[in-house]
Amino acid sequence: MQQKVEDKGSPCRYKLTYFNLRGRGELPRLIFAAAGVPFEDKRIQFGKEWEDFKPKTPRGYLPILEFDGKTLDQSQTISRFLSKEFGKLLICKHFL
Ligand SMILES: N[C@@H](CCC(=O)N[C@@H](CS)C(=O)NCC(=O)O)C(=O)O
Repeated sequence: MQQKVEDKGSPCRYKLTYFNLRGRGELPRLIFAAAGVPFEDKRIQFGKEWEDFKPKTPRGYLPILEFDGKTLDQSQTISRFLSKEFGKLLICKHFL
């Protein structure tokens, strides 16, 4: 399932791509939700969709975050970046 959360009429600045499960993608999603920031919640299916998409990722893993023409990977790096980006360090820095 893919969810797209965005303001009416304005494209999302952020696109988070992960599988359709919580796993390593859930913390970034929760940070978006807590901050109230719209994002494209792209969910890749295992199988052919993932096999086709995998070579387009930096290291062959998800999640990845795309914004402003850049691609960021590594789930904790993404979570730390988003927390700082939104000006709210929501998770204890010692945990991240
Ligand atoms: N250190 C990476 C690990 C990412 C990772 O292991 N992602 C798994 C899903 S949780 C994955 O992409 N597996 C697909 C594969 O190995 O083909 C992170 O924290 O983002």
